[in-house]
Amino acid sequence: MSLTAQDKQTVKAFWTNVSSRAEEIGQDALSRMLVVYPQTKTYFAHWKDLSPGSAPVKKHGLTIMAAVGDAVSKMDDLAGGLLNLSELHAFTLRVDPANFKILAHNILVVFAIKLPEDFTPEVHVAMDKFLAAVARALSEKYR
Ligand code: HNI
Repeated sequence: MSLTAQDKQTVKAFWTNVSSRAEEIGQDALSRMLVVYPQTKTYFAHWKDLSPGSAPVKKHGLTIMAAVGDAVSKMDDLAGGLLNLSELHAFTLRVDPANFKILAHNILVVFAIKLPEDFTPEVHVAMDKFLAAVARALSEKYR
């Protein structure tokens, strides 16, 4: 389902709350993905420590949140804006695109836990649509 103009506004406004806590939120989402969906650990086998809150998990959590923040600013052309990132994940990293949905789910879980006041049902649906659109854009180069 595509984002309405209102959804887009909601995502942009909510992101201002998220961006100041990007490191904390990113590492929690990535930690949860690796623990709850251990099959995702295979892609990060070269890291020294994959346990929750480890140094590489912290660092990469922030990298992911920065990329999602960048996607917020490219919301009107995600397929174009995320083309390079899609190529990287498809051809170099060879990440199964099913995993994008798994990470998106974990990010939503962390929003609900960390920002309970701001994460209203309207924000939830807008962020769900947005992260699904990001996952679709990242999957673009797989076909
Ligand atoms: Ni992903 C590297 C963004 C989902 C596995 N990933 C990156 C980088 C960005 C990024 C940015 C750094 C690129 C660079 O170095 O130029 N990844 C994103 C985003 C999502 C996502 C925005 C979804 C919202 N990545 C996933 C998923 C997996 C994944 C679901 C696997 C389960 N990504 C990787 C791996 C790397 C990576 C592996 C390389 C990590 C490293 O540094 O070793």
